[in-house]
Amino acid sequence: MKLFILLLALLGPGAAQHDPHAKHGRTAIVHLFEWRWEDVAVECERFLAPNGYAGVQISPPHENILLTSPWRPWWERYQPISFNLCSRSGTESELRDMITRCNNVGVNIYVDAVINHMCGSSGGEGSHSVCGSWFSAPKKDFPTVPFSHWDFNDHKCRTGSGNIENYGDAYQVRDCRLVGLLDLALEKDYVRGKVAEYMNKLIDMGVAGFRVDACKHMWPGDLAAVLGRLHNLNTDWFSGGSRPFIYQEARLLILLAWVIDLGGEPIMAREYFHLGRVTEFKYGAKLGTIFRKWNGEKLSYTKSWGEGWGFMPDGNALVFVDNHDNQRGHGAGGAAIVTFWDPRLHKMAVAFMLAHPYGVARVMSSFRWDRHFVNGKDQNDWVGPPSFDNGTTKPVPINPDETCGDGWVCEHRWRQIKNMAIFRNVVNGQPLGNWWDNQSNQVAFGRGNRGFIVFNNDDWDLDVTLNTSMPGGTYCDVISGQKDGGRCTGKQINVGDDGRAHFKISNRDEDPFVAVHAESKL
Ligand code: AAO
Repeated sequence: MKLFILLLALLGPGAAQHDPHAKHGRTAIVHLFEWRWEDVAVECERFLAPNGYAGVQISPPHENILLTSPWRPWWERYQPISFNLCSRSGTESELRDMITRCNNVGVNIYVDAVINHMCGSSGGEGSHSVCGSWFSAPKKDFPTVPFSHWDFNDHKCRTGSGNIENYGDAYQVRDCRLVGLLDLALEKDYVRGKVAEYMNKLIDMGVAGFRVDACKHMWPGDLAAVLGRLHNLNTDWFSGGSRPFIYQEARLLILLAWVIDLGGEPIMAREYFHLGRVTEFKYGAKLGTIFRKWNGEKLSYTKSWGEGWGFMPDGNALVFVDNHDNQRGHGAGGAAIVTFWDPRLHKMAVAFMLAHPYGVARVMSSFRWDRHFVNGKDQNDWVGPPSFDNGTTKPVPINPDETCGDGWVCEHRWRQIKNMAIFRNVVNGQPLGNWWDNQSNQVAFGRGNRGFIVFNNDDWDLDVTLNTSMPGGTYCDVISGQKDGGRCTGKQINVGDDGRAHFKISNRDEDPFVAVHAESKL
């Protein structure tokens, strides 16, 4: 009996923490990076719910350091000063209002939780924080929490600099400072209590889960202790006993991939699997290499995409094409990553992710900045969101054509991506089938009898008749257009009673791919 209880303790809550608690058959999450809470709330109501997005990952809502050199960098939000829910995106009441309004239309909120550290050791002393809380980095004193120097790890770190110097040493990665960030002592009951208190306040406000920042820098046991203290989700919007959805950010080696990535780090993703899902960084890096056709990669190789490529088990994976770090050269992924700066490739890669059944999919929604490359490095990789001169983040204006203005990219609103988020919902639960490829960069696959997608990433036309297994009829292509009443605004595909359809895609098309599904049928 004891063994059973232990197993339940280990797996029970963990298994439940892999579930995003999506509503109404919705599936994809969108990261509205640096958006203000007021804008998130109205986007839930006017766009995300009507178009079937399951949830929003919001930027860290805690109070963070206020940096002026460089001027208000986006990454100041990854340097907590207190757990006050007051940030560049808005006040606590605006946050509460947004969570309520999004939940009321069935769009979940997932919070980017920065719980491994406080601000940088060079953060100075004073009230230069977004909401004026006083702190002292040199004294490791954060009276608003409160945290004092007892609550940090420096005594455990064995490196000369006090920072992580070698990712090959698991002790350094956990007990030393990540890029100089004051490392919290999460083995202390007091620290675990303050972190859990912060997360529980958000849970009680109605959030559905968390993206755990820098999870590889926390011992799994410490993380488990914190997560074990989390409340169940708010029953105003979630069924009783629901556990918060957890997805853990880090570039982790996985057991299966260890052989492929021999030079990898000792810390394994599987150490965290029982705590929740893990961000699968290989996904976006590999998909970028494939669509860019680098290193001899071919789209036809994705026939075994997912665990067949050595990725973590499907039920543990959170996948994405790019994220807020690697779209600007931070974190892991490198130059292969396909971002909104390469829109044609980005649309294809995101469509592939949304059409394929592997993992929980997250769509990036970015802001534009003036890139300035010197020796291949963007000198402006720090630039923060569209702002007024005083550093206040600008609202997100919506243009008549449903795109966003003022520097907000809104990839999630691009017709091709929005329609593929709907595609993912329509085919949810259907197995991948009817795979076809030309042994180069033209592939096609279906999802049961509910959807079918065809890509042409070769430098010549695709012209082929394929079995879609879909019911006979005329379907609107949701990439070149969509179904609008009784007509298609873009291409249409005729499926015969035998389920076969003819596809002709020029490699010079604006978007050289076609997708149809059960709800785009005339
Ligand atoms: C800023 C300044 C620093 C300053 C610091 C403190 O930039 O110069 O010292 O303040 O004053 C973000 C920014 C940082 C910023 C920080 C705080 O990115 O520049 O520092 O806010 O303001 C590692 C972590 C991972 C982390 C990533 C950026 O493991 O968790 O670095 N991501 C999260 C957030 C991120 C945030 C933080 C954490 C901190 O998403 O936005 O930082 O809260 C390897 C390791 C990875 C490691 C990368 C980069 O990756 O495996 O774990 O990520 O290196 O250090 C191939 C390999 C892959 C390798 C990669 C890069 O892909 O396969 O393993 O190459 O080498």
